Amino acid sequence: MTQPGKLIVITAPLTEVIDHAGYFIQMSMASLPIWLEGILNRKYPKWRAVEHNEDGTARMMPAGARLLEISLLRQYSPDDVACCYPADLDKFVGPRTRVVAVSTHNPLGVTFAAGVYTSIFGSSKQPINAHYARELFAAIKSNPHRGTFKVIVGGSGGWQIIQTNAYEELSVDCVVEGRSESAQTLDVFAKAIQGEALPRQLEVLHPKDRDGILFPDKRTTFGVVEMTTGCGRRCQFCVPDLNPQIDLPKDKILAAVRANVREGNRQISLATEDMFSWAQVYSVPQFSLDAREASLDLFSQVVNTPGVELHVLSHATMAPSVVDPLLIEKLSDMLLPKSPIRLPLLSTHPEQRALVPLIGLETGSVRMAKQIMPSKGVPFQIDDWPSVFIRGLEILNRNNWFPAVTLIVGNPGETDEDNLATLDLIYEVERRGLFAFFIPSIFTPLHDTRMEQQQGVTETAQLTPLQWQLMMKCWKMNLRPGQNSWWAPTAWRLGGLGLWAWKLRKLNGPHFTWPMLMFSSALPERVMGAMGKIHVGTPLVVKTRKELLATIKPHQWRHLRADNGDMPEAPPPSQAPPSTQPSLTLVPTLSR
Ligand code: B12
Ligand code: SF4
Repeated sequence: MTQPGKLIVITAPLTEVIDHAGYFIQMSMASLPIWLEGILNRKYPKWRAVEHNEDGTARMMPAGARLLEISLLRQYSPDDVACCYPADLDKFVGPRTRVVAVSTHNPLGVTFAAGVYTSIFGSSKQPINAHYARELFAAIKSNPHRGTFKVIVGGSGGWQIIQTNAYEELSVDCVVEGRSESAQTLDVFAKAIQGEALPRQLEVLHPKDRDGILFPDKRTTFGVVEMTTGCGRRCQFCVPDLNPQIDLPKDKILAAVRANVREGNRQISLATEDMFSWAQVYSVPQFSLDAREASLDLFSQVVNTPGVELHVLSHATMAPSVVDPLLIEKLSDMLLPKSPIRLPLLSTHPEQRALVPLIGLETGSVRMAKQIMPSKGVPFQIDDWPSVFIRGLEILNRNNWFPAVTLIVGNPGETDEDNLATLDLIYEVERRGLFAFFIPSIFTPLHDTRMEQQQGVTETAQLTPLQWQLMMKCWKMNLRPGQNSWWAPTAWRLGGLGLWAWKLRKLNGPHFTWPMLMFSSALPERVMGAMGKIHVGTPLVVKTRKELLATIKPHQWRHLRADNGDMPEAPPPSQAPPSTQPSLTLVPTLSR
């Protein structure tokens, strides 16, 4: 018997739904080419297993899909709307269906840190995630009822369909850019249900205040619950920064946490661009008078919600840890016991747990930083960016935080000097025995950003020897904590050299050769450096925390907490620097 189907069916690519194997599997699937899927299949043989509700609907869905669902439920009855997994589409799409809505993060794998790695391995367009997204679109396209429903796509990756003009190929009628809460989003669904023609692309307004943002009342992938929107540091390449800066109310965050637990989720992650900016939007992070207490209170209530067993950090910035190291220490005490990440070779925690927030370094070149992200280190000057990074990382590592740090390679106008400066910083990290997972990606001009019109590197064969060295040095350093057995370093060396000889040397051009030999430790780096084949890093002069704090504008010193020490001493009045505001504006914060 043919099922009538639901009026609106919401789905998402399987690779964006799963959460039981941790963040790492989704990030790998966004970056590894489909021909390497076997590696993940062997490591996570059950990655495709997902839980269903009794009625066959999806038990977990990415937060974006859940918000679309709750947004639609303001206008439609629960009988009209269903969230389902791609494999169950046939059960929910029927003659009554008028919209199939797809929520997606990265459908075609053309975003930064995704395209680049598949490109290194030989195919620039088909990471594992893109393969599964295409499989989903193909299933929708071939659905027997395709003639009577419209396909509406949204989510942070929708722009990829617009930019590659993949509408026909994927059978997409409309891509909505922006949030599902918007009245314009509801209008486009209403039009689709009436059978009216839809615009191919629709940009909808972002809510301007907290009340306009909805919260999931069901289980989300990784227990993602939003904590803030927007950022305010105004990096030129950034998409989320274009959204209004809003910090979301604690009671609603906690209700969404409880909803996740009620539906069987044990893990929570608060989505944000900067975890330190909550309760202090429009202010320099950690500069509100009660900033520390506010952060501790929120995180404590989240991780102590009964049923929350695991908690994973989202994004952060580096400067706040230099401003308030005691906050990091206190957060560590609170969050480490619930972190699922264990790094035996790095962590001093009794259970070897670690915290791994995502932090942007992007470049170690002050010249480049001034161009693309002049406010990244506020309240410190961008001239001190390398020192802010090193001191921040020191404080984080001391407290068992080992961040995943993103870098952009191939920024427009990037010179060899810029790459040398970034390499110097990376070698300085190594020299000081500090650790971060460095994730270099090739500059991608993201839609709508202030760098949208700029051209970056399009093929890995275009990378210079120094850009290659930077990428391979980062990965070499990243693999250190995984090589704790006697055989691992040798296996890497032989595997790397074998892969290079078989395939990579042809794909990536001659500039790849020495960086690959360095990655494989074919020769000691100092020997390669003496041969002039690689740059082994010039030691940096790094300002102390006290010296850094002394560079903050004197009128802002009152925000510093004396219990952290290193307080700057008041300069004689004649030497006080002119009091210009930093790029982040200081205005009173919203009440929580
Ligand atoms: C949590 C998170 C992750 C998690 C979990 C992802 C998941 N599947 O749930 C992990 C760590 C796994 C991850 C991985 C990646 N991520 Co991510 N991630 C985020 C983060 C912090 C929050 C996403 C989120 O859930 N937000 C809350 C929800 C509610 O927002 P939303 O999804 O945008 O949904 C809203 C609208 O888009 C819209 N909407 C959503 N779906 C639909 C559908 C329709 C039909 C409509 C009309 C509207 C609509 O309505 C919602 C609001 O009401 C964002 C940054 C951010 N603050 O958004 C980055 C972000 C989305 N990620 C990003 C990237 C690049 C990646 C990776 C490619 C990184 C990598 N190389 O590994 C991978 C890709 C993973 C994959 N499977 O494809 C970028 C995307 C850049 C871009 N525009 O292309 C972002 C913006 C980070 C950044 N600062 O640049 N990510
Ligand atoms: S700090 Fe991060 S989120 Fe904020 S503007 Fe810069 S890149 Fe965007």
